Amino acid sequence: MSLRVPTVVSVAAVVAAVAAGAIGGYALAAAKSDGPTDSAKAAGSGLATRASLEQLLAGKPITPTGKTRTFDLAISETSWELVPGVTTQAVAVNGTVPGPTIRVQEGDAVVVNVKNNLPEATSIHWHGVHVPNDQDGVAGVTQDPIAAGATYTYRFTASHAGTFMYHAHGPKSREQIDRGLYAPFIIDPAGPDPIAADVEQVLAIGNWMVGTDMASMGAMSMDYNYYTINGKSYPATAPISVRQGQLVRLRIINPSQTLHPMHLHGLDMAVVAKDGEALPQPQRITTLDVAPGDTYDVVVLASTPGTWLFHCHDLHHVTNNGEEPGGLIVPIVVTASGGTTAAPSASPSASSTSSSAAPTAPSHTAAPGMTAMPGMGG
Ligand SMILES: [Cu+2]
Repeated sequence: MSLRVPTVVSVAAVVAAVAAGAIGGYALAAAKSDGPTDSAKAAGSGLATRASLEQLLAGKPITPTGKTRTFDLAISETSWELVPGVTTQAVAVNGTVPGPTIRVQEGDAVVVNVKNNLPEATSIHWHGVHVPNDQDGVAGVTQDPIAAGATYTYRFTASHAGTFMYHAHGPKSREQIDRGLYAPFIIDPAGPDPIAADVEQVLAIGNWMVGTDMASMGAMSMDYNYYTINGKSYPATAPISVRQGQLVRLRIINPSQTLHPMHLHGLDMAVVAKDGEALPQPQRITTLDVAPGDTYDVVVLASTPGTWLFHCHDLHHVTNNGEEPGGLIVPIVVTASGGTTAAPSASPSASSTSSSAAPTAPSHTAAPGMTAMPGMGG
């Protein structure tokens, strides 16, 4: 005989459960405490069961595409300009911070040759991608460190679609990541992308200690004084230019070691995926807490013309060595339909009301090098 949970819970029972301190699904479960077995309760109420969790965590099988995609990454100390006048010795991949975006399709065979031109060991971890254990890139655990001057080849299959990253995971990973050794890793779905955004931009966040000798400051030092998006501090960050009505997808990755509450002015964001995994119910928000190690996909509808700031709301992070504005600010410039220039609302006064991070002038243009965050997906 099948046992069924009542689908209607009395208002009085829910009120009583909430008053007793239970919340959400637990409130409903408590209200049904006179029901039949626990498992039947779970099945009827939408609560997780062991079977549903096993299915969720197993993921879906990926069909190999039969294609092999090979990438060559060279890791080297490189002089890198964060903002005009401020240059530091970065740890770059193929000469850039972040390193080149690796973009493949789920089911592709991926081969990555990593040449270590540093004077110290390193290794590369494929953050969020499901790889064989011996390809996970954890020096000292799954492989020997890639010694100075050595090359190591990683091989795995692109496991599932989403926004991921790769970054250092060797004995000096903290210093190497703080100096730029990270990059986006994007896996496209085998079929059509249901979001079908008009414009897409990857935003990789970095924290820097410039003018300090990190090696002498100890492992606990977090005296960051510059903050970058795609390797550049505002006003050198590249604005995102879109036309009114376009749908914009931002792939946000945080390899840095602090939380960044990213706030969008004027327009709402819909969070559609976390750590590459599509959310069953997109949520409409204006501020997104992006913790260390997080990746998020958010979608913005460019409904209103103007220059709308997307910036970190930890205001230490919108400074350049203590001077505001700087750091983690990206203008989203929405041009009125039919127009060719930014709308009048892109004036200094229009963007200075809700945050002290607002720029004093809208004349910021990207440094020439900023727009060239090379992709390797072609
Ligand atoms: Cu921040």
